[in-house]
Amino acid sequence: MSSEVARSLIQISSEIGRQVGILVNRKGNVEYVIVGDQRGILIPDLSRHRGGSTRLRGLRCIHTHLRHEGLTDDDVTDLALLRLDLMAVLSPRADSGSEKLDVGYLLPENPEGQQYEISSFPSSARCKIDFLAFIQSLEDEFQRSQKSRNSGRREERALLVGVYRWSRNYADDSMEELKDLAWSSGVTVVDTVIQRPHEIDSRFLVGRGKLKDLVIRCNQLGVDLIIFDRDLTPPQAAAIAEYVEIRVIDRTQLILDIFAQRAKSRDGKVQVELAQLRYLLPRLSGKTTALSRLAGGIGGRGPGETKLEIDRRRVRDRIHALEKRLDLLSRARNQRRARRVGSGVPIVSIIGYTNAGKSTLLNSLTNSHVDVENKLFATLDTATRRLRFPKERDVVVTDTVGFIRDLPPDLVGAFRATLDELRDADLLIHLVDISNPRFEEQIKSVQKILVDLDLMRIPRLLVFNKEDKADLSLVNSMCKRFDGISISAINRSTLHRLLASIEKTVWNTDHEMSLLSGGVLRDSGPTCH
Ligand SMILES: Nc1nc2c(ncn2[C@@H]2O[C@H](COP(=O)(O)OP(=O)(O)OP(=O)(O)O)[C@@H](O)[C@H]2O)c(=O)[nH]1
Ligand SMILES: [Mg+2]
Repeated sequence: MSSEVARSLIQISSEIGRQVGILVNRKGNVEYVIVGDQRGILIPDLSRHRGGSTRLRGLRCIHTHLRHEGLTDDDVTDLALLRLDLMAVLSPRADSGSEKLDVGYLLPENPEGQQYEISSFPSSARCKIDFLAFIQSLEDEFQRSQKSRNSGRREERALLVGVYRWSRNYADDSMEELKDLAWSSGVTVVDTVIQRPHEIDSRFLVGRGKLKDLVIRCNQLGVDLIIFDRDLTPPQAAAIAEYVEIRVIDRTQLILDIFAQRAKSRDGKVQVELAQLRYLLPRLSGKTTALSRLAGGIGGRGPGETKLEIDRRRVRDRIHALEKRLDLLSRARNQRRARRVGSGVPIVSIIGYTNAGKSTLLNSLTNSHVDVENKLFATLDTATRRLRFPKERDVVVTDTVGFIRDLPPDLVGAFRATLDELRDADLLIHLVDISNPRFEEQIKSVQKILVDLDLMRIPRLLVFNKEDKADLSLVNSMCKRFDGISISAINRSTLHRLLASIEKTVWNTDHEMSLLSGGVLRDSGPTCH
């Protein structure tokens, strides 16, 4: 910048008593001239200009202050949120009649954790920086540090943000679960931020200043999306997305995304897409810039790798069409269900928190091979298998979608039909992963969902799974406390007490079990009464 330009800006500014600024592109052309007020300038919407997780905006801002001061917090916030090449401030110097120049710029990730740097010059004439070369080298550095991190396959990189009113323990637990969810959806978690403010900012959740820090962190780490560990209201999601210019999704969207990836059956796909679109519809009234960011990647995928529709009218039409299809599908399902109930074979349903080992137990009990995975929500579709007891007696065992704390209401709505099948059960096996440090919370969450679904009247058996991974004394004391049974679903020899209990509840008998279809059972492992 020539010192003549600097001087004229300062002169105009002091004549009209307002801040003035210019936005200059990399060719050196002035793209915008901004006249502010005494305290600041308002930078126009720059969304049509380039930007990206590794790229700067291609615009530098040079503006005046009326008093002798350097970059203010607001200047740094604008620098970060708009990802400007530079933010320069010219302020008059009462002593010499010349103008002081302060230049701020963002820094790539560094061991000191520094987010930005400010260089000060006594006058603009003393600043001999070749801006263009400087900006280019800065941008190269951003890209280099990102490339070195992405040497392998390119997965989406996320920053997880938790804003909690609750205790530190709650915050940590909740964040752990969010990490599991993110991992299950195929996202690489690059950092987590936990905040426990006195007051939660209703517009941005974390407040403007904190949001600025988050954006700087995202730029430094090459983050593609921010995932909030709570549900964002439609206005919050719109405000934050517009402000930070990085894709922002919430916990519900993440869960919906996992479901979209897993849905295999026609039923499952229709239910998931419906839940996604119902969730999306109230969020579609906002600005298109924020929305177009939803169009791909985590949070924007439909079942079967399709992109979600984001046109409001088309979404409505699609919702109607899907509701009709679901209606037809559920009629067919009801017929199957009626046949099953009508056959008089007792139904035992395995329920529990996601990843408790429900599918593993179904497999072990019935010698079958439904998919088992150490990921949340591996199962979406109900699987049904027969289990034969002595004297030619059968039960039908069903395994279904796992539960999770604060199950998104749209998802419960869409999966209502699947969950309603649980009403036909003669016995619910509530399976708990006792090796999970959060298992007590998980029991409570499942019970809450059972109340919501009006399933508490069905006989229930609390079964602690994965005893092989837990401390024996813990297993025993929990069995006593909850009047439960413990098993290891991967080891069929630990199942005989469970089988005896099923038999006892279903047929009201008290036989000792000795044989299970397909294998002889031996007594082993910790036992509880
Ligand atoms: N060590 C151990 N691992 C188990 C046991 N039971 C299940 N697992 C593992 O736990 C993980 C989850 O098992 P799944 O059977 O898929 O769990 P699920 O409850 O069906 O999970 P969702 O369908 O995702 O809700 C898998 O990696 C299983 O191998 C057990 O008794 N001991
Ligand atoms: Mg499963």
